[in-house]
Amino acid sequence: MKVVSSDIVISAVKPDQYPDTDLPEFALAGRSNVGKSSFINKMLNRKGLARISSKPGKTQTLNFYLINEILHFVDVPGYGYAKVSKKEREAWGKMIETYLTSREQLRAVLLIVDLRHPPTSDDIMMYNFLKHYNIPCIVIATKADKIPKSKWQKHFKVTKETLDLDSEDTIILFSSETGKGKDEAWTAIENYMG
Ligand SMILES: Nc1nc2c(ncn2[C@@H]2O[C@H](COP(=O)(O)OP(=O)(O)OP(=O)(O)O)[C@@H](O)[C@H]2O)c(=O)[nH]1
Ligand SMILES: [Mg+2]
Repeated sequence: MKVVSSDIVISAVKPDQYPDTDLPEFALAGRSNVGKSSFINKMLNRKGLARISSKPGKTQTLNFYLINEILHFVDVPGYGYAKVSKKEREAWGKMIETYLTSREQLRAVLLIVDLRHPPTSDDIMMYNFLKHYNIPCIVIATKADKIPKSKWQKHFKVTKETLDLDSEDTIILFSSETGKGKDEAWTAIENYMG
């Protein structure tokens, strides 16, 4: 897809703040600091639209981005960040669970994992959560630029096997640094637009 317009529409913490439209939505899920916001920026050709930080925990609300006036990306706070209180973690869990299980416009979740390392127990939990609720999942194995090309296939295989990836789910090798996998990711998204 050729992105001609993109903008943030709202940072929401509860359902009555979600945009009131029927546009298809794609949510970004993944460990804190894995590269969700960077993924959005790369996909939209926008350097600073989604806030990026070297410190984990940058994204704390559900941030809705309107793209070409026809779909939304939803940037979601990352999980697995050690330095948040139990109370904050519970609030996070509730917010994301409410969104993922009740949002009718949600067509698929883009689960971002780090290609360099096997998916964590939190990644596996998130993947199984999506399976449980029958939410289609597109796995994005990012930061490919950080390992040599000769190791890509080996790491890709470990990612698939560790998640026990369903044959109906797509997995894409990605880099927000180089743009690798961008066209493939758009094709996967368009497949769920209907
Ligand atoms: N080399 C490289 N660095 C990346 C890539 N994607 C993200 N990063 C870096 O990883 C760090 C975290 O990126 P973010 O996009 O802010 O991660 P996030 O998942 O949105 O983090 P939270 O909002 O805290 O959950 C930043 O320093 C990015 O520059 C990538 O594909 N390659
Ligand atoms: Mg972020």
